[in-house]
Amino acid sequence: MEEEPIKEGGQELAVETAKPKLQPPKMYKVLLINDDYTPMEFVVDILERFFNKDRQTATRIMLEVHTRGSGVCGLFPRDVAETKVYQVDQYSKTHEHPLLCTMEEA
Ligand code: TYC
Repeated sequence: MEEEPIKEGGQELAVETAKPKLQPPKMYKVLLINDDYTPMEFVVDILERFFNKDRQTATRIMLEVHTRGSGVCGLFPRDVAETKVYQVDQYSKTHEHPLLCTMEEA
C-alpha cells in the first residue's frame, strides 16, 4: 500500500514501513532415551498419554528408541516441550521406572 507523506510545519517527514517484529518461536524436539529396565508397554503408554500418538505410531517410536538409542516424540515451542519433559519425568518416577526424557533445539 502507498504511504501518504506526513507533513509537519510544511515539511515532509520520512516514514518507514515498520518491519513485522514477531518471529516464529524456536521449536524443540522432545526425545526419549533408551534404557534396559523400563518396560516397552510403559513407553508406549507414555507416547499415547502425553504425546497423543495412536498405538501403532507409539509402538513404532518406542521400537525406534529401543533399537537406535533415542527417538523424537514431537516438536514443540520451549514452554510446551519443558512441560512434556516434566510430565514424563514425574509419571516415570511415580511408576519407579528410570525412563529419561530430554529436549533439544530443533
Ligand atoms: N529397552 C527397553 C526394554 O527392552 C524398552 C525401552 C524403550 C526403554 C524405549 C526406554 O525410551 C525407552 N524393556
